[in-house]
Amino acid sequence: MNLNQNTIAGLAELLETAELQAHEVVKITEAYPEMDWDDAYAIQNEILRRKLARGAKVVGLKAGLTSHGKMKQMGVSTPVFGWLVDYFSVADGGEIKHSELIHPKVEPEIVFVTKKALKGPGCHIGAVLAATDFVMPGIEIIDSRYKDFKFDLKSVIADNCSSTRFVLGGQATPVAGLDLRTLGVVMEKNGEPVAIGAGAAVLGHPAAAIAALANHLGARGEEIPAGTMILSGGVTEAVAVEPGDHVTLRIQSLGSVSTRFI
Ligand code: 0L1
Ligand code: MG
Repeated sequence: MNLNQNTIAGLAELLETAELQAHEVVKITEAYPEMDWDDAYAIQNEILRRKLARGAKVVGLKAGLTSHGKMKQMGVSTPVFGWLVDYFSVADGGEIKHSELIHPKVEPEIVFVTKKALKGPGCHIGAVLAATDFVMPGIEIIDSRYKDFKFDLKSVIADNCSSTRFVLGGQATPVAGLDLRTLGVVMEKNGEPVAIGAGAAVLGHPAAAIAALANHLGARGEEIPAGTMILSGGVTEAVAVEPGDHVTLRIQSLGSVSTRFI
């Protein structure tokens, strides 16, 4: 690691304040180009520590930048991982206050819920499918705290991978008999399809994103516990939303989920 604890704490405060007050900041590698991967995850962890100290609860995990569409959109080439806390959760059909966010975008996700713990290294899609209780459709709302949604990989990891809200569909579907690669995904904004894809866009198979998360945590001596909800990453590019927009996601065999921005 190249940053000291004071700097990590200061950068965590900067990014969390930007989130809570809905304002942009300059990407942190401008001032700290020496920041390394461990520093980036240490800042992310410090933001979580601050939230837990104020009573927030972790309700899930996420993989991000797992599709070619997203990697191309953001100009990066490696998946990233983050956490989701209770106040990020929005009910299916519920409203999201646009004014609480900076420049939100929505992305379609295949969401896993585990029934067994998953631990890397060596986790693969077979282990993930064996440990999956069910899958659901989910809309993730991302909101980079960085100016103009522009960042590098280390800055975005520190910013908890732009996480801000998520909406889960109410239909829980077991994976047995489903080919998650060929599931069609259609996201509509105000009744018009704005993003269309299939599960294979996520690392060839969405379960590969969950395996990558287990391997990432395994390298840190951690695991994905049983009963964990995990967003496997946007199937398509993310789409910007404005107040008044209504977003619906339909995933073949998994049902639908929607939200509205006010
Ligand atoms: O969930 C995601 O794919 C977000 C990863 C971070 C990059 C971004 O803000 O698009
Ligand atoms: Mg996502």
